[in-house]
Formats: sequence, C-alpha cells, structure tokens
Amino acid sequence: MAKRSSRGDSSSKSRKSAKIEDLEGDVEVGTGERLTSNQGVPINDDHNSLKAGDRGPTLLEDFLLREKITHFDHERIPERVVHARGSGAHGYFELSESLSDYSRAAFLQEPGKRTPVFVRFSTVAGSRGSSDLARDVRGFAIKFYTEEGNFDLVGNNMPVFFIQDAMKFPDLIHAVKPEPHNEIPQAASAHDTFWDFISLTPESAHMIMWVMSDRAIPRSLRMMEGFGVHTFRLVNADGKSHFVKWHLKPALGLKSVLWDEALRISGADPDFHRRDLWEAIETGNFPEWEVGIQIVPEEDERKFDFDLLDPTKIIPEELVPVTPIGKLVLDRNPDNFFAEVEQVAFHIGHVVPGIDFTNDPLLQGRLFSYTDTQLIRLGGPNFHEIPINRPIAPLHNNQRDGVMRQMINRGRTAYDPNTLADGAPRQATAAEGGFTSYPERIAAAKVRARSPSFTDHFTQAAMFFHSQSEIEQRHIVNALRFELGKCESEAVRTRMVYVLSQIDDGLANDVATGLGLKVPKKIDGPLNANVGADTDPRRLQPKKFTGTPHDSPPLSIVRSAKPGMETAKVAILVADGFEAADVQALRQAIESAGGMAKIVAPHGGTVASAEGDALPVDFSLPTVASVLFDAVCVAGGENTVAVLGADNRAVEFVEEAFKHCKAIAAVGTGVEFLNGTRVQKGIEGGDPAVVTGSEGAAKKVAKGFVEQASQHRNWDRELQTLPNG
Ligand code: HDE
Repeated sequence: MAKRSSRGDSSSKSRKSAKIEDLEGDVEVGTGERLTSNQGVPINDDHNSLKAGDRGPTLLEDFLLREKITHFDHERIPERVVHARGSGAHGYFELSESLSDYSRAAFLQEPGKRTPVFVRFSTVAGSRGSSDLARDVRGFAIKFYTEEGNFDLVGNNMPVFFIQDAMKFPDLIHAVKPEPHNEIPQAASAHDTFWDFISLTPESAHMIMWVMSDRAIPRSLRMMEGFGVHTFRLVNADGKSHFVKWHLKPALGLKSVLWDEALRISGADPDFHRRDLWEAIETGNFPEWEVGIQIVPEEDERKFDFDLLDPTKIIPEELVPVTPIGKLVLDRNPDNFFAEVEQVAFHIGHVVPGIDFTNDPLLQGRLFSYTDTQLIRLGGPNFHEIPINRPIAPLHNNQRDGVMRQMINRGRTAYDPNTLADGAPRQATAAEGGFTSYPERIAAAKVRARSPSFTDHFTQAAMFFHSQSEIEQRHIVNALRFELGKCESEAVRTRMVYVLSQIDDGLANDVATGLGLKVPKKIDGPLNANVGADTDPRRLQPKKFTGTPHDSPPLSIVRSAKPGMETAKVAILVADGFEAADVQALRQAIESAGGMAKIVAPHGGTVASAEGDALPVDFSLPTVASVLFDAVCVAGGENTVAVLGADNRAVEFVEEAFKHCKAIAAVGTGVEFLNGTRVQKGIEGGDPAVVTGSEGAAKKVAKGFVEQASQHRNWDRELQTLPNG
C-alpha cells in the first residue's frame, strides 16, 4: 500500500538520512498489495479492455484502460540536454578534518560527521540509451543533504573544461552532439563538427589532451577521479575567504580500459559502468573516494602564471597539494531509477553558508543554466519537492502554488513583511546561519571581453602531455588519429594538426603521420580569427608552447597507479573434465586478493570436473567477452585442448585478453591450449603477465597470477609486441 504523507509543512518531520522513505515521498512497497487505479479503485481485470461483446469495439467508457494508456503516453520527460546518460547511488560524506578555519558550513566542522549524499555519474554527449563506454568526460555530481540545506558539487572526472566562457557552451554542445542533418554519430566526438569547432577554439587544447587520454574511457565509475573544476570559495565564521578546488580520489586507484576494448564493450555490454556500480554496491563493495581540497589564500590569487578564474587551468598538485578532508562512500542503490536518478536536479547554485562562488565566467553562466533546465525537464518550479531533491533541512518561505505543488501551506500570509503571522517566516541573521554572500570588492567597466590572463592555451596542455607515461602518450596519439581520421574535411584535420603543433611538435607529427598529412608551418589567419569583438585579445595568435613543460605525475594514470586487484573480475575458463584443484587454487588466490572469480565455460548450467563433480557456470562463452573481465585464467583438464582449442570464442577470449594487456594464467593442458593461440608469443617472449605452470603447479601459478593481475595491465606488452595498440 502506498504510504501517504499528511504534512502541511515540510519542516514537520526530522529526517536524518537521505533515504527515499525518509524524504516523505509516497513509497510503493511492492509486495502483496491489490492492484488499483490512480484513484485507489481496486481493479478486477487488468488484462482485458471493456468491449461491446468479446469481439466488439472497445468502449470509450473504459476509464481504466484510458487512465493506464494516458499515463503510459506521458511516461517520458525530456532527457537532459547534456549528461543524459547517467547512473546514481546514495551514500554519505564523512568529514575527517575540521574545516572551521576555512568555512562556516555546518557539515564541515566536526570530524566524524556524516552527511547523506546522492551521486549521479554521467557521460556528456550521448543520449539516455547510449553506451557507457563512449570516449567522453564523465559527470560526477554530488548532492550533500546538509542540515543547512542542500549543497551540490556538480563536477566532472576531468579538472578542466573545453571553454572559458558560458557564452560558448551551446556552440560546444551543438558541435559535439550528432550532426543535425542526419543525427550521426551517437555519443561520439569523432566527427567533423566537433573538430571544426575545437580547431577554431584553441582554449580547448588542455581539455582535448584529457579527453583524448585514457581518462575518457574509465574501467569503472568507481575508479575515476572527481573534480569541482572551477575555483570556488570557502568563507569562515570571521568572513575570511579562501579559494578552493575540490578533488575526489578513488580508493581503488585510477583505472581505464583500452579504446579497442571500449569499442567491444559497447557491443558486449553497453551498461558496463552502470552494471558495475550497481553490482559493487549490491555485493557490499562500496565505492569510496578520498575527498580533498586545494586551498589558496585570497592574497595569493595572482601568484600563479595562470588565472585561478580560468576553467581551462588546473593548479598543479606540486604547487598546491591536495589536503584530504574526508571520504565519500556510496552504499545504497536507488529504489527506482526514474524517481531518483532521472529526477534528481543538480544546480551549481545550491550552496550553503560558508561556500561561495568566484567570478569564473563559466561558473557564472552555469549559475543561470541549471534552474532553467530543471524548469523545462521537470515541468515547473516545484521540482525541489520531488523526494530526491528535498532538503533534509526545514523549508519555510512565501513561495506558493505552481504546477504539481505538493506542499499544503496553511494560513493566510504568503508575504513578508507581515504581522498577521507574527512576521514569520523571518530572515535568519548571519549568526543564526543565514546565508550571506561574500562581499567581494568590484570596481570595473561593464564590457564584453575576456581577460588577457586567459590567453595562454598551450602551457598546461603541454604539461599534461609530457606528464604521461610512454604508453599513455601513445594512446593520446592513437585517439587523435581515430577521432580526426573520422573527419571528412581535410581542412579541419589539417587545422587541428596545426593546433597540436602548438602544444608539441612530436605529438603533431605522430598524429599527422597516421592521418597521411604534413603538419602545416602556418595556417591562414590567426587561430582565433573569428572570435569575439574587434578588440578581443584572442584575435592575436595564441602563443605556441616552446619551454620545458612542468612535470606533474598525478596527471598520469600509470605513474600514479595503485597496485591491487580488489573487486577485479577474473574469468576462469573451463571445459568439462577440468582439474578441480586448478579452479580451487585460482579461485582462492583471486578471492583472498579481493577479486571475484567467475566460471566461464562453452555452455551454461554446470561443468563437470575430472572427478565428475558439478560446478555451476557463471557465464557461457556466447554471452560474454573477455573485455568484460580484468584478467583471465585457464584451468587444465582432459578436454581443455580439444574443446577450448576448437572453440573460436574461447580462442578469441584469451587472444583479446592478451591484446588488451591483461594478466593471463594457465595450468597444465591450459598452457597447451594457450600455445595454440596468439598468447604463445607472450609465453615465448617471457611476458611476465602470462603466468603458466605444469599440472599440479596451480598454487604457484595462482600466486604469480595475482601479483600480475594486481598491476592491472602489462602495458609493456603493447609497447613491445603490439605495434600501434
Ligand atoms: Fe553542466 N549542465 N553546464 N557542466 N553539468 C547540465 O543541467 C551547463 C559544465 C555537469 O547528473 C544541465 O540538470 C552550462 C561544467 C554535470 O544531473 C545544464 C555550462 C561542468 C551535469 C548544464 C556547463 C558541468 C551537468 C543539463 C557552461 C563540470 C549533470 C541537465 C557554462 C564542472 C548533472 C541539468 C546530473 C548538467 C549547463 C558546463 C557538469 C544544461 C551552461 C564546466 C555533472 O543545465
């Protein structure tokens, strides 16, 4: 039965966590109830419409049919213009360090304090049904339900953005979305309009390095970083302000997949990330991030050689280290995708006292966009009353009515000032926790312009490229060859290669070679020929980077890798007649290292060991591919060579794992099977991540295998044996 809330005032209940039940929505429990109409009338027949005779025309009188069909017809709401594809989860933020020196926000005072959160991850370009594995930025939006109201940190998994000014956002998104004449391609930036825009927008150079890197194809949403991107402000109880940048570092370390794998995963399991998040939470492997901030005193605003307000720049961690302040843990899946993940409404302007904005022109534009977008998507100004959006803090004001109003306000006053309600609700003084904006001093002319301090586009792009390991640089080159290779316009490709030459000549040459082009020495007109007003400083040629790039190891996934195989999914490939001791040793080693062993066999149901014992099969070969696993083992057995060797899918399974630099183990006849595949090259070449042993050596193999799988990938394999990835 539906639980009804009978409140006339949202402050009436004390809600401690963000559980949907506690948020006072009507929650359907879903067991043992009788089927009813939306008016609560019990339904006797939900299978047949009301007709004139059993073969006769359906009658307009059938109010039950009409109610059901009408509701169905209206099930969809407009998807998000950007970030349409998403998944989300509930959890909490636990503070470890008091930030009272920096912020008066109540949830940042007491170490150990837990604040409920809801997080939504997303891709940007694709529509709701697109694949999780698109090359794209990932949204990382967090709603903190604090006792002083909701604070939304609406960030991404990359710390910079393509553009500096909100004015260009619609252009950027129009360029990356499917082309309007034929709606192609879906969830992909590899097409002409995107690169046309980018090649004419050199301020995107730094971001382009990030989206062409492996950061854009994460292994899991649980294994990517989060960033607030803009410089924000924290303001303490004395009114002192500090600049901050928000960071989230995954407890499992940063991990990515290969582009070739991403393409395969998009077919084998387009819900790969969504499923991974869901399953991790269901199995108690709660995703966790260390939350940190970079703090810059206000007086240091101008001490950097970039502008803190420029969202295409980071503050390298070597200049300002990240101070850990707590952890974010996701421990509960949503009850209903639409009610929570689809209807959650984030807004960068949802801040609490002690958190404030800067004049970053992208941030300023976002302050307008998010409410506007909720009005169209959620249908009216009462979207804050949808359970997932309700603050746990009490809510009192004189706003009234509107589409789908839930709150029943009592009394006759809906204005301020008043005496008839004793002046209530009255403003809160700052001492009572009332929000006061930071009184930043501004003395300026009103102009449409961009600061000259925003004109260096290539120094940090070069820093990012040069901070990558050899294999990651190669992946960036390959990504650019793929993306630009898909552009039909040679002019676009050429101009883009020229832009790359402003970052690094080697990078530009490598990409150009792959495209069959030469890097032009110059192009017609300045790069920014068609931007801004006549006086826009960007009309000048932006300066090519020529110095020694700053080296920042945290920018590289490989250089900052955290070994370990917690929650890694490992396939153990078996055929009937397998050696039970092999499976047992492998499984035990994998599970004690925190991994998950899955039995994969040519058929579903169970497989029989040499002794005749039945082992349940987790996945049959036709339903999976090795791209869905982190590593692969092959058990020995009397039929291993005959059955797996003759099965193309089994051969492909191990060959792909090899191609994707994954750890592979085999025991006894499993090794013979591998020798009949391309993995043989690894065995012969002494590839350390192909761990083999003769019959009876399963324990030793398992130990070596876990060590290798804990490295995530053997990237040297790609460098040495697989030219061009
Ligand atoms: Fe967003 N962005 N954005 N954005 N954004 C939206 O709001 C917008 C930007 C980000 O899971 C929209 O509710 C403008 C940067 C995330 O629900 C929309 C500009 C960053 C999400 C919007 C930006 C983001 C959105 C669409 C340039 C990283 C998904 C649906 C001025 C810091 C939130 C919605 C979720 C969603 C506008 C730039 C992150 C249209 C105008 C930079 C994670 O309002």
